[in-house]
Amino acid sequence: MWAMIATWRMALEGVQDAELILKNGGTASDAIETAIQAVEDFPYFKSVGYGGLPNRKMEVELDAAYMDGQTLGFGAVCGIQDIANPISVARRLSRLKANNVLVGQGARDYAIAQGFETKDMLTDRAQIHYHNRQKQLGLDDNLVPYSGHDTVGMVALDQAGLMVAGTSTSGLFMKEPGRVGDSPFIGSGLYVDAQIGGASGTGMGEDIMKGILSYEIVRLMKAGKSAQEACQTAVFDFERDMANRGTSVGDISMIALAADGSWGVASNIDNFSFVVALPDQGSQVYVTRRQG
Ligand code: SD4
Repeated sequence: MWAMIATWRMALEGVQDAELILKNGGTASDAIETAIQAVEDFPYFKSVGYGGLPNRKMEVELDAAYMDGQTLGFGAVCGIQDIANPISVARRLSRLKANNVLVGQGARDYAIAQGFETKDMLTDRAQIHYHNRQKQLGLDDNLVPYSGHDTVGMVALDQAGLMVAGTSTSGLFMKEPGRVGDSPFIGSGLYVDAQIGGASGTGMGEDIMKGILSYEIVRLMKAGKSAQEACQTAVFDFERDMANRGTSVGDISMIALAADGSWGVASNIDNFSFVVALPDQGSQVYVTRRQG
């Protein structure tokens, strides 16, 4: 058995590359890195890697994380600049005993010292979006985060039973320099335990962090819920709980893969797209309606 699940339609081509790896007995680690790199490299995806939309100072600051479901080892970079593939740096960091999460300049220096490819991640297209957004808001207005979101998050299971999860994002458009969302935080943007399963998410990072939703989904699966039940319970119980506290939450979409290859999804928006790859069906794109 092997399987993979990923947020958003944009993951399809990367997941198809990863599918070949998994089908041929390769590792979930290589599958995740390959698939996420493909998304990071594609210049027209506005929320991940090269071409990602910049912060308020027109700098592209990227967050990424990688977690190994066997050792529970994790690595993450937050607000890294000028590095082509943050996911690869996160994977490298996951092998260390300490110094697993690096931010800003420290993350960039580490990546360069380790020989990772450097690249100006700000594209002309992203600059046009920036200037248009600035005009729309008016020069004196406070810039607010863009509400569209397309962070890539994935979970993979390989034939040896290893499970790995990864995320990569440029975070929210026009974010405050230094702002970090849920994506590089273990438990929030992703979590995986190869004995149970894994989860990842996309949406309003500040809200996903309040519910530590990826860990919550894995915890619910451990308690006996299916991947689908766990996603639905985590997202909609959290949303209700927040409503009872008098607060509404932003967009939240979560995906999960159980250790037996079954999967689940829950989203509080319409038209959340995601990709599932399985031995009998190849890679398929699905689109949700708001549930719950
Ligand atoms: C964040 N969860 O930084 C991310 C946003 C997202 O595409 O999904 N962006 O809060």
